[in-house]
Amino acid sequence: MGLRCVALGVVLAGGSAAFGGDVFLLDFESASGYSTSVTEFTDGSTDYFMRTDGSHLNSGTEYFGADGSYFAGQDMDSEPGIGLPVYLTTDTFSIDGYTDLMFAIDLAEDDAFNGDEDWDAGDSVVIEYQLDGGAWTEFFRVENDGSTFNSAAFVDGVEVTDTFQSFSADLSALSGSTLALRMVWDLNAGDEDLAVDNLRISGNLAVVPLPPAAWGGLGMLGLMAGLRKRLG
Ligand SMILES: [Ca+2]
Ligand SMILES: [Ca+2]
Ligand SMILES: [Ca+2]
Ligand SMILES: [Ca+2]
Repeated sequence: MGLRCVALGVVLAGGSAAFGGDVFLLDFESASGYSTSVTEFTDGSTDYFMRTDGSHLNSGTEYFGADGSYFAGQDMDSEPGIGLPVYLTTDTFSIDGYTDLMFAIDLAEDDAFNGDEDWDAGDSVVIEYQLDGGAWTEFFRVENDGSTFNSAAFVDGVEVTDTFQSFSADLSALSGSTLALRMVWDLNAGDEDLAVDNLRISGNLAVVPLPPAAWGGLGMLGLMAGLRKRLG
């Protein structure tokens, strides 16, 4: 009922409108909205893959500026039975009616004791989308600078530091019914880590009013009905 009133208001104003906002937000304040391909774990030191407020990590691992809890991974294959990559997959959510989709995420990477970040050429955390249940498609990549060993982590040349900062990607080319996101984590040694928070898809929900001609038509129908009544 509320939406109808809004749409009517838009029609009376003689235009169309779009309402912007979050379509999906994964803030890791609870263990909902996502699943992982392996059971979340930490060895209490430098091997982990889990949702945390930082209390599960050792004192040398620091991600600054955290917004409550977040999800972090480091050297995941050091635990018995875990092969890489490991996945964090969001619930599937509706994007029906939305346009101008944007993706954003907060990222941080812990500096090692020697101040280095240690991502190698083969290390990456990739984010993929799945539109309407189709194939997984990469659209976002955290990777090293191309050195064989031990550079910082970057997104399109922008360094991921040990303080959370927001990165984004334009998904305005996408439209459909449903979307899911999947993070593909491939970090196989100590000091290779990433912390993520606030995975967000935002967009505009278009309100499509009846064209003025349709309202004119409705009015004409009413007029004719009244006329028939009087004539009948
Ligand atoms: Ca959070
Ligand atoms: Ca390394
Ligand atoms: Ca390892
Ligand atoms: Ca690191």
